[in-house]
Amino acid sequence: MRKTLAAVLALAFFGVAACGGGGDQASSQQSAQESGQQAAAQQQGGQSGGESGGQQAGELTMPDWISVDEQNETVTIDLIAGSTSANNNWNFNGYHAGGNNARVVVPQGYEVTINFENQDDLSPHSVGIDAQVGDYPPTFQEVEPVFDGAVSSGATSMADATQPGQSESFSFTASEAGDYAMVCYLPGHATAGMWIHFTVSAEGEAGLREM
Ligand SMILES: [Cu+2]
Repeated sequence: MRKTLAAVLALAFFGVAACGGGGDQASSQQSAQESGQQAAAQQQGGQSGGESGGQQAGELTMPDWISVDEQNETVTIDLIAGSTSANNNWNFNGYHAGGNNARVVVPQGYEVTINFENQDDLSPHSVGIDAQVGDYPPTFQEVEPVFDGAVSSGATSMADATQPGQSESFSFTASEAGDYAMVCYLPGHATAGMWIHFTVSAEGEAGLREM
């Protein structure tokens, strides 16, 4: 622990020195290297302190489009594609990757109903719960939702997905805790940022975390 502290202090000192040195290439390289080391040192410190906290940035809130029924163990999510013009309408309730993303959190074991509506006048959209988080292919040959039934109809097809002005509902049981994503499977949409995070919480948390 003492060693780690000393390392952090030394790095902090060098960091200041590098900033004062004024941007030649050697010093900025050095600085990048040092910040990497500093991150490693912080991680070590975090581990020895028994606290990680990395993914917990942002407060868990309950927007009016998520409702939780603890008695019946259900969550209802009113999800709108193209509810704003963000990302050229390719967003879920205004959220998308590469801009203001968000994480929807539901308790493990709850039945989740997604009321999906497409308010984008210009394009069909779809949504499903995918195991992959980010780095999607431009096109999806087939969709394998994480949970049975956790995808809107015709999800990969321009002709069969949810058309402008249409809506549909589907339900699934969030049986397994983990970090997933809500993804639009239309060609090019996910790679262009039409996805948000979706977490099934073993601790029973529910709500929205802005990122
Ligand atoms: Cu889409």
